[in-house]
Amino acid sequence: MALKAVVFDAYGTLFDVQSVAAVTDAAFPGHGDYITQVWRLKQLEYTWLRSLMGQYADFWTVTREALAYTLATLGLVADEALFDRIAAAYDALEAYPDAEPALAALGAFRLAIFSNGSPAMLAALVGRSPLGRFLEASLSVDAKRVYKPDPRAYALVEEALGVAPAEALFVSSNGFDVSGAKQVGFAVARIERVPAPDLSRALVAAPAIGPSLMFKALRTQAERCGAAADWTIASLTDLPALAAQLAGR
Ligand code: LAC
Repeated sequence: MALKAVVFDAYGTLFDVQSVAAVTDAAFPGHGDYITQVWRLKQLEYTWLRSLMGQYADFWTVTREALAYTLATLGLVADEALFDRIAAAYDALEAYPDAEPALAALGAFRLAIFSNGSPAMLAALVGRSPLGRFLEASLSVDAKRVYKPDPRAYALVEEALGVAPAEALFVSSNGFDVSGAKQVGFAVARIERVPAPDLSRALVAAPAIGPSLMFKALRTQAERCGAAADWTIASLTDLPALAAQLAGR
């Protein structure tokens, strides 16, 4: 393939959604792990529900609705200021340590984010991270008013960058996103943030499966629903060699 661009998912791929844990635990001590995991599970579920219902609302709204759901399951009440403070944690996620060196070494290619995040959320994330200087664009599904993995969402990449799916490598840790991108013709690398053997060992050994382990089981593994990734990588720093190979260099 004549590789021109490498396009990244944001949440869970470049930025660690688990980094809200300090904020959720400070807000409701002892419940942080549960809130962190159920919040992310519900946030994704709401993107799929809203797309299926034809009731798009942006990712900031969905993120807040998912937080409200999560707190309600525990019978917890947050006043407006506390609720806003917890929600804001999604605008302050930490970049994974492998993101900056990987982007820096991919300088020969056009680099962009393509994410469910609203334009304001992506601007906040990228703005406070060291990644912005490597990225040509942060593309949001908001322009299409439908969430991944709807094929209409992925069409934005070609429209905005002028790069066809067959000329782009899409990178995601999210199984549904891997399937969605593969379905519309991208070359896809899946970053395996939780290796399958490690997860199996932890699940089998756990006396009780807590929220974080349940989250890993549900959201970090390759899906058995739809197309599989072309490559599975252990770190984003595996990408420069893969991209060079795809570009025939
Ligand atoms: C995103 C979600 C899928 O960044 O993590 O689009």
